[in-house]
Amino acid sequence: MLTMEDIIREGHPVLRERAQEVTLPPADEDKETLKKMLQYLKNSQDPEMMEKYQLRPGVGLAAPQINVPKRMIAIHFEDDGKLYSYGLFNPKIVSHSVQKSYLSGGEGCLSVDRPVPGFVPRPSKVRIKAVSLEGEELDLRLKGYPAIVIQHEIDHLNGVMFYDHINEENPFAAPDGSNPIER
Ligand code: UDB
Ligand code: ZN
Repeated sequence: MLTMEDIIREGHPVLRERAQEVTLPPADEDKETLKKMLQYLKNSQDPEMMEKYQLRPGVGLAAPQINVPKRMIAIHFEDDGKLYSYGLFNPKIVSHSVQKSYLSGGEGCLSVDRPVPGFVPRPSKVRIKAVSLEGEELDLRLKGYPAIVIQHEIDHLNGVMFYDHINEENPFAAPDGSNPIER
């Protein structure tokens, strides 16, 4: 079982590297790693498990955050009454909107132990191709909160941290025509 001790923190060089593609079909070892990542998210949202193992309640996790430099991400949360629960191999943004959105409360990260204030503008809509834990090719069209979470996780595969997107002069600058997302 993964705990906070398995999650590497900012300053660790792996968080700034580009992760390697996963060879397909995925090896059992890679599938097991991805299953563990998804299980971390589920455990961390279970009040008993969270308390017992002192887990930070996570909605997404990328393999580099557990020091595995491979292109794998997990997401697990509900939005608008719909469950978004996926383990994804080699997720790729194949297209995105010009319009941007940002979480009105800013972002945090399981690998960052300090608050970083500011808006993190990201494309409002993304189309993602990936291979699921079950080995199926997926084509996901996401908007709103789910689009934000998946972009945060894919950024980790490219060595990008959320605060890289925050405007240095004015952290709370919203790009022209961008939309806040309340959550
Ligand atoms: C998170 N969790 O998991 F609205 F029940 C964040 C942390 C950094 C605060 C742990 C989160 O937003 N949880 C949450 C939010 C709710 C309701 C609820 C739980 N991440 C994932 C991460 O660091 N992945 O690498 C940060 C998010 C910020 C924007 C998208 C991902
Ligand atoms: Zn993160």
